[in-house]
Amino acid sequence: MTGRPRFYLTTPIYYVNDVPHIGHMYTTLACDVIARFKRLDGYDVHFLTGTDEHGQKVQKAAAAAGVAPQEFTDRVSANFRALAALMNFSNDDFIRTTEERHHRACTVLWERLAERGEIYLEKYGGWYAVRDEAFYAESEVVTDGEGRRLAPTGAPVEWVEEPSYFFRLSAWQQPLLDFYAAHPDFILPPARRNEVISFVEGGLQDLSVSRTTFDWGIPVPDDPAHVMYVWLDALTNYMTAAGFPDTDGETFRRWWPADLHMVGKDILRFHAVYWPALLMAAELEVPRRVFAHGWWTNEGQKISKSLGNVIDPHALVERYGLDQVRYFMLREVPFGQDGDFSHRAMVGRINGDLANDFGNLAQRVLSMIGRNCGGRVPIPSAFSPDDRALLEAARLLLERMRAQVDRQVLHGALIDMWEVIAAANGYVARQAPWTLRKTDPARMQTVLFVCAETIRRLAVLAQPFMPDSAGRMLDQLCVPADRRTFATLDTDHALLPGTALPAPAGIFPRYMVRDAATPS
Ligand code: ME8
Repeated sequence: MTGRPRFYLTTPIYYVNDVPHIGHMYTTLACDVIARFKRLDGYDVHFLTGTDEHGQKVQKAAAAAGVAPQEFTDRVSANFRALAALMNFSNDDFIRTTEERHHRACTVLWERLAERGEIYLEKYGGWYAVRDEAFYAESEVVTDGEGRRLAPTGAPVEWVEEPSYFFRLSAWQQPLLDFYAAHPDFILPPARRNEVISFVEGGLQDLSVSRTTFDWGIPVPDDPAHVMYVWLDALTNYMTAAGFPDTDGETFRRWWPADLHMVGKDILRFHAVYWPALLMAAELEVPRRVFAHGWWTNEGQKISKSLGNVIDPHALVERYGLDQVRYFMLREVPFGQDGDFSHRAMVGRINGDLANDFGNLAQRVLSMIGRNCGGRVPIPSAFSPDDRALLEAARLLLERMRAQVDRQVLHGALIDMWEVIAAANGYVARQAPWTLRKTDPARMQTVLFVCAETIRRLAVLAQPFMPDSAGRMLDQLCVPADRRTFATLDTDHALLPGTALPAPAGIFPRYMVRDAATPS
């Protein structure tokens, strides 16, 4: 076991009723960036993603596809694994709720709740939306122009009446409010926290946690006519992957509670209300943070299969390049807010931020070094105040980005990075090393060294966002593999003056705008 601090983060586990689209990609991408950042920053990281495979929605989708649920989930779950490979996600585990380890975890959690008198048998009569796998109160249901009854999310609801076990959620209203007050950063961003608090202050009803009208789920212990409510089953995945039910085991003690559950705003209530209440009731520790990000639309429209505008991440990566897509998704929209996907915005970021700002900086500096310094890391002499100012800005960047990533302000981390890129471009323009080549070659070496050193720091810090491109940039500077972590940023000789460098090659090509007029 390592002495390093640990960081356990999770994505939602995705329903296997559908193929993965950019919404799913987005959440896991954000977690991947945080996981990579934390690893480079010295943490022992456990990064979990996976698929949510039980419940009525999946059972219906399997029936529609004409296959048995298990065969169906095997097939669709594989698409989410393929997405992780495509996107270069560095998850440490991929959980499926149909696995035996998870079956055991859910059974034991149920027993713990039952032993503590937190679950009782009753009859449920109320509204249920299969699309959301959620129960709704009469007061929440609206009737549309065509007389259909809808949940606030727009999902059709149906009346359900069946015997059901209930969790005493109502008893946890005050403990939850106390918990939010004692842990002001448990729910981020702050606006979402306020929404959750108002919801809980409005009063909580006991939660139906079993179903009897279908069987695709984990049976309730000692009452197999019931399967567990799919959300109870799904939420438990975060503990399964941390070794539950072996609560005395090294794995659980190391990894639980989770440091961060990353979710979309659509499922915040499940994570910030039901989940902590269930854990408190079972006398287990509550996770440290739930972050709810916003919702993507496509060229202004809601993304949905029925509208036929689902964006396939494979097509995006093929068209624009992997790191370009990774960068765009996290830079374009302030993390936490809703955002709109557009090809125009994508091309703007690729040609502006990546090709012009960052790519050009590296390309210009490395080619000047190639042409004017014999292709070797330049040898600096005394630094001027302007040199020092840039070196200092680059040195302070880690601290600034760390503070942003620790609050999941991922776009903010990139904005901070681009400030240093802009400062470096300004420095190059001011110092004009192409002129110094004739007037003061020693000074030119110093200026190009300062630039190369700044690019080294930028590339090390860009690794979590754009692992391949940043890695290639570091290769071009001959930064050894063991000098690419944040702890080694300040070590001497990460950039060794006089080292022969490979011929520079462009890292962020421009995207030809004429192609963007015909998005796929
Ligand atoms: O809710 N914009 O699974 P799910 C941004 N199985 N994010 C989006 C998005 C969009 N347009 N569409 C989807 C479930 N997402 C449950 C979770 S967890 C214990 C169980 C992302 O397949 C976002 O993270 O419907 C959202 O919360 C999640 O996919 C919903 O995935």
